[in-house]
Amino acid sequence: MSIRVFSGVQPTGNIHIGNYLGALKQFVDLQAEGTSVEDVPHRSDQSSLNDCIYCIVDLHAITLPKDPAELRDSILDVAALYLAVGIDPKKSVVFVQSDVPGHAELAWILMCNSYTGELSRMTQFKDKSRGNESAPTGLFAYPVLMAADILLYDSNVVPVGSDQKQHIELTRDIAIRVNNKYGDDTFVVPEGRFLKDGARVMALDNPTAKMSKSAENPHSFISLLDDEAKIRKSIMRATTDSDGEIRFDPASKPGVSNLLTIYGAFTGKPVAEVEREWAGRGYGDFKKAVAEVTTDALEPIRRRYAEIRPSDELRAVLRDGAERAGAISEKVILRVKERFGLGA
Ligand code: AQP
Repeated sequence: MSIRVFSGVQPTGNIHIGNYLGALKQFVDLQAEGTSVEDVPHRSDQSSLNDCIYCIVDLHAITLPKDPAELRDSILDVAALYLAVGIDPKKSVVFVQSDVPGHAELAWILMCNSYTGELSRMTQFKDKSRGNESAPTGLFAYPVLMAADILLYDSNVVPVGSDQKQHIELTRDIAIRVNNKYGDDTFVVPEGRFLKDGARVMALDNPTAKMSKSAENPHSFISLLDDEAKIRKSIMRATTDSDGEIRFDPASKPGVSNLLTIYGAFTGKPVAEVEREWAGRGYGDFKKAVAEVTTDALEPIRRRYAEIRPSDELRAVLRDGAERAGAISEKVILRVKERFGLGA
């Protein structure tokens, strides 16, 4: 039996190298290989190739106001990027969240099994609602919808960036709570999968904050679709420090450490090796090298994206994905409704 992998990305703003290195790159790697059972403690069966489901989470995008036309375009942009980075719709299910009704349905059921206290502790909610007297209910309930996304597919493994650790923990807590009440096999309890290097890429202009799509400064992040000149400019401007030593020390050298992380992730070298390679050399040369490896990695993605985005095939992939995802999720919804005593 294969391991079920599930994850998603919001169709908001520019997909950046943080999203890519923390999440999308893992999506591609996981589709090509079987996950060893040691990575998934609650499974004892032999795994074969992973069974991957990748979603564009548009219902999450409307937790804050969005222009409808822009949102529709962004959904197709992210779908095209999924394929451009190497997600193969013949191997993985690729679809849009709102095309499968089970996400919203299960979210309501889970909301009735989660507590305002635990949701108020979510740091992402605190960050996004800071300074406002009142926040949209959807923003508050966002982690429950994320739990529904994951539990709807009996997912074993969820590849995400480390900023999502708290939400994965909440998903597990809700699944265990429901299982204790309604039967052990109501939900599969999932595991988060976080990379060692690249799990948290920091903002180039403020390396103590994570790289974020909603940053106002365009040089804070590198979009997957940025051209060579923009990549070079953003990296050459990246905030570092004045001691001139290339060393991985996120606490006292967050900027240089972030560049080491990016270089390591794009070259596939462990950060310690990159540190040794660059010891005693200058920031200027190092930044040029980071820009070069980033450009080399993103150029083929940009090229494939330009071919895929205008093609009719994209919508066909999403329709087919929604059908396949719908068939899997319907079975889980039926099981949950039966356990809860819902329906005629
Ligand atoms: N800086 C990051 N480093 C590593 N991984 C990251 N991810 C996001 N930022 C980083 C991972 O990318 C996946 C998709 O993220 P998302 O689109 O669902 O939402 P997000 O985390 O809210 O992304 P942003 O860029 O931070 O958007 P805004 O600015 O709108 O809040 C997730 O797996 C996430 O961990």
